Amino acid sequence: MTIKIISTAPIEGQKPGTSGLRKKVAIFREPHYLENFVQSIFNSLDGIEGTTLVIGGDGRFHNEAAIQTIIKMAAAAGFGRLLVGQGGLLSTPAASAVIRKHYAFGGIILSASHNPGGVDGDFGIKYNVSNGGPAPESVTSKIYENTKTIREYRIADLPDVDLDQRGSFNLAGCSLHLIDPVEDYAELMQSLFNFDKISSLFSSGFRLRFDAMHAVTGPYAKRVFEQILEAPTGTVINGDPQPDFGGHHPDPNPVHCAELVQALITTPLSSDIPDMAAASDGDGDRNLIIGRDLVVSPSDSLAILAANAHLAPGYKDGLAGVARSMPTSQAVDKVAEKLGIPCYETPTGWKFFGNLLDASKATLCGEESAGTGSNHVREKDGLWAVLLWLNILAERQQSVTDIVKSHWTAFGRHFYSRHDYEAVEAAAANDVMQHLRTELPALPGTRAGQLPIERADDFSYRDPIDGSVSANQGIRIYYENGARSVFRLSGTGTEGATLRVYLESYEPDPTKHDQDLQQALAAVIDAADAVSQLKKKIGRAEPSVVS
Ligand code: VG1
Ligand code: CO
Repeated sequence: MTIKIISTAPIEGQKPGTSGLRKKVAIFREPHYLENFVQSIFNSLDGIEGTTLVIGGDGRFHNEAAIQTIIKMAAAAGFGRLLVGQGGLLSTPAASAVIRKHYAFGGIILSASHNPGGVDGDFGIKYNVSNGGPAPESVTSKIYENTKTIREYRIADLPDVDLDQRGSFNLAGCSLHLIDPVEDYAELMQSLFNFDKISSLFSSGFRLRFDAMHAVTGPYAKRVFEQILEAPTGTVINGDPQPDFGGHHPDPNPVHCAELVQALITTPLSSDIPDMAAASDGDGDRNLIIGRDLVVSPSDSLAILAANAHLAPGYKDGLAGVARSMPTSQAVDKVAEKLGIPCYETPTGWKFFGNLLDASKATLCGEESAGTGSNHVREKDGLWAVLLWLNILAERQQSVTDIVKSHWTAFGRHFYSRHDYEAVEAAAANDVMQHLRTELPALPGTRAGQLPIERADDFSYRDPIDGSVSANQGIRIYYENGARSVFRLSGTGTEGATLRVYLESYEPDPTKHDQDLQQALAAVIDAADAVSQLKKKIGRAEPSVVS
């Protein structure tokens, strides 16, 4: 193999602690930019010679071009076998499944997840390690250091490969396998869920509408729902992956899925209202579940899945424990309490769940941002969540809405909402966080708006397995009666800063469960603004997105 060694200069790389490198497509298309980052990954790894690397992406603009480059660089780096999704596609959870099943050294996933795609959109790259999960901070900090010192990269002098074919090819000593992106994943799903039961649910007339949002889950959803489970053709909408996601924003929340939410409103009752709807994001790791007249809050979804997981064959022996990210509502805590299992609270980002899953301390994990998953892979998994819901519906023979309401009756309702302030000037956003940090010690015992503050802190996490500490993960303010507000800065935005405010209140009284969500949270919303001075400091009257 002829290897070219190209001189280059350091780049602004992925900050350790963030989920992959995300930038505008234009930056990724600058000469050497992608190459520098890929070489920085390889330079951070020991013992890759002859091992397997998995490569795939969510199909967004620049996906194929990036994969051509990565194949040549991986061959030059000494990998012995490359597993690449046909068409350059692999959803994030499928990549995790492929890494685990084929004992790969790691994987490179091209995605900026829910961020918009297209020539003017965002692109991203992340590295996953051999357990199938996102690289831990020990690896990402090495990658980051390498991006600051890189002087050259190595690339094999090979022609481009036709990614649309399937099969095995020899790249001068390195074997390249273009694999069916769905097969291993679909097989794994069949090992976890009762496909016969779910299939009978569909044949009895139950109707699902799954919106793949023109992103990577289209081929997965079509195969699993329409082919294997024999749901009617048309169950999957927007099922063809497009480089710009059809101009849409593949973020499964009620704002970006407004049409889907609308389709399940039952007044006036028409004959073609689906029983359930669901959507996934760009790279297939998130999910939104919608019942008739009800969008299931992702935090509630985690709690409900935890309470009912034993109904699916893969979880019939119960759960070892559950884990949720800190800003996720405390609904799952109540379930864990009842089940008598531990509930872990981790910082935002899936990588913190990896150690708990590897050590069998947690079986189910979730985040408020529509990510849920289990020990079957080391990423969150959108389609998995939809299938677990379907398995539960098939067993309980109740509607999504009835299951949610009966859950609230049994456990109380956690009203929950996230208010995002996007593209805020970084200095102003930092000022809000700084102000809160300075005020913290004096807050307990005072009032914010109408609400008495019980305690407040800046969340710090000590990993129970490896003892590593992640500090400054967000400000938590606990008010009386279980209400809470959380403030943190996003690590995934690409324009200015995104400030996220997470709002929660707890209502044990079932007669009050039907209140309007924002109304039920009004006192916490006021308190959060009073204590942070947020609107004044960033000069915004309203959040950009309420979900
Ligand atoms: C967001 C979500 C977080 C999620 C992360 C990656 O991060 O809030 O829960 O883990 O995206 O998800 P942030 O830092 O912007 O709040 V994905 O679907 O992009 O892998
Ligand atoms: Co995602």
